[in-house]
Amino acid sequence: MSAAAPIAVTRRAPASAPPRWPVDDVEALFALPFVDLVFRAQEVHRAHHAPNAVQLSTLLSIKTGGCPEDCAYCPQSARHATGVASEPMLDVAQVRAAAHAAKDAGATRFCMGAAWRSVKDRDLDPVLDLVREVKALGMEACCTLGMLKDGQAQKLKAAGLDFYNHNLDTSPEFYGAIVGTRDYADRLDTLGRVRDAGIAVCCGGIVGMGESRRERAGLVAALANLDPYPESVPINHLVQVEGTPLHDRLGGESALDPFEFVRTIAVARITMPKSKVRLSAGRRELGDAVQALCFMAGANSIFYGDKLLTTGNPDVDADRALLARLGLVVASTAA
Ligand code: SAM
Ligand code: DTB
Ligand code: SF4
Repeated sequence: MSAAAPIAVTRRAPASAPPRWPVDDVEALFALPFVDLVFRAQEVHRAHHAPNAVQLSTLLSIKTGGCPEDCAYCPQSARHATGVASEPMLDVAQVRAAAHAAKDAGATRFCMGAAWRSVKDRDLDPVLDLVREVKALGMEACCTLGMLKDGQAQKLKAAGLDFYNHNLDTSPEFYGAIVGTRDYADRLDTLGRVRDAGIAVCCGGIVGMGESRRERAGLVAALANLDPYPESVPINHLVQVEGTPLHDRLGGESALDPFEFVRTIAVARITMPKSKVRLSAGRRELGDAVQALCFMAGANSIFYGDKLLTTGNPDVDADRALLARLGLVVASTAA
């Protein structure tokens, strides 16, 4: 879907309607033999997307660190001793330069992240200027700023924002083990505001946090049962940062078999056929071969650029080389 295409207004299903994707059905997909699952995902992928095209989004942290939330995975929480300092918001010239560089490197979407619980009205105006700058370069603009209040999504839309990223992060059942300072309903509320303002939704989650397969299925089901489901679905592999509670809990060792990550991509592709499914945080640790399997399983977008928000990402040359080795081309239209 192009950025200019009309976006359906959120339709909230009556409470009694069965979910489109019961968790049991999603879990059954996870349980398929690996090759059967990837084959099914590839069939769905080819029915809806150019099979060898990958969309490139570049991230910039416009306000780093000092966040009051307690998300157990996040290096930017002020509650965790990770060495990430609280910095002021970047100015327009810094953001313009970064967006220019991203465009020159081939990215079609520029995503600006802020370590906020929610957006203060006094902080929104400068962000609107940043959105206008990105749009003036002819790129798609995305923001991830935390929870939104009445009227804020409309202002972002009026400034030209194409996408708002707000992740469900994990299943409703596991959420309380990861975040204590807000609940699932808060996330759904902001997603509804974004949808109702006519901004496309970028919503995904993190795997490898010690969740069970059932809980991974619960995350994918929660995403796929949004009505409509998100246009963009970032699937992050937890980056364990020293000083975060999850690093303490998991000891720096990956809690996930890499094939289970590929399965998560495949299940997201099958349950959300038209979405861009994005390989997000953790690609450095996954390595080239697992990423290639993810592309086979229906991933068709990556975060591209040497840095995510505060942690590293494969460098641009390595990604260019990987795409070339796999015969993947950069999608010229982003959606
Ligand atoms: N503060 C806003 C919020 O939480 O919605 C926006 C920024 S927040 C850093 C954006 C997303 O980054 C989180 O929802 C989470 O999915 C992802 N993230 C943060 N730390 C991560 C980590 N260590 N590994 C993987 N993903 C992470
Ligand atoms: C998303 O799902 N992943 C991105 C983006 N949306 C904002 C952020 C990943 C952050 C990884 C940890 C860090 O670099 O601080
Ligand atoms: Fe704050 Fe977002 Fe990090 Fe949670 S994920 S601590 S809300 S920046």
